[in-house]
Amino acid sequence: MAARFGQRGSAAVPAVLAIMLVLIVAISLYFFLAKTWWYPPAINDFGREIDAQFTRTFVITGIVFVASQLGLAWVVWRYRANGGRAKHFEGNNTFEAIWTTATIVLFVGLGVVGRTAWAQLHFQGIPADAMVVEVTGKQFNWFFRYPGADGKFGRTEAKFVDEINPVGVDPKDPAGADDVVTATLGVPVGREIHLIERSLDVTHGFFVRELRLKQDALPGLLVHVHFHADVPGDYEIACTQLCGSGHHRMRATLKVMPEADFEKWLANEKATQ
Ligand SMILES: [Cu+2]
Repeated sequence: MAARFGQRGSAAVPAVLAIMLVLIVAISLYFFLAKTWWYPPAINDFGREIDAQFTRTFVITGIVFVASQLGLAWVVWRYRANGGRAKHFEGNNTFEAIWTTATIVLFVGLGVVGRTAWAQLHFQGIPADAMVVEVTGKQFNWFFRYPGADGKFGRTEAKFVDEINPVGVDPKDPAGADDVVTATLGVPVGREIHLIERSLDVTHGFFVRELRLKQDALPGLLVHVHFHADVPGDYEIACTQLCGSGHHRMRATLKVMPEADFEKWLANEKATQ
């Protein structure tokens, strides 16, 4: 019930609301600081750069969040209905100017600081000696193609796509004769990989958490990205676009191996085709 003028309101309602606000802040802070649901460790410099930007953003927005919510709790309690008349005022230009400027400085500042990570991925040229691998998304699988000894991919066309030729390599193109198509993305550790993404049907999202790399594969486009992985191991490749009824099972493995193991792995994949 709203208190009428001259009547003291109940202190219980603002007290409960203020305590709830403080609890929400405390619980949120706990989960962020304890990293209960967090990314697995990054496996390259780019990933660590992204993490640093992530942390900077969280620290800054976290301070703003805590200050504003605790401020709100204080105001809820301090200005509860105490029988006085409510005052009306028309904003405060100084405060408006301060928080608008602060917001601009924070957002532009974060953008400027984070530009190196972004540029590394999108504007830094792909090294010429990078190993080229083609990734094809198709409801609901990922396929990876290696150009073979000639270093050239065979031509592809949709009409050649079938069970044994999942990415549609033209059987008459000699460049395609030694192409190796796999269901796992094997890469040598530390080597720069030039990934060419394509899709045979709808938009799929290529995402490896440990690389902090996410790039959509789009029908009708070749999308180029590059990465290297410094820690050997198996990592999940997940599709991050809701691409159809089997989207949840559209996953593959990124296998990072020492150079010699990689050569063996690739030769073995070739032998089974
Ligand atoms: Cu998909």
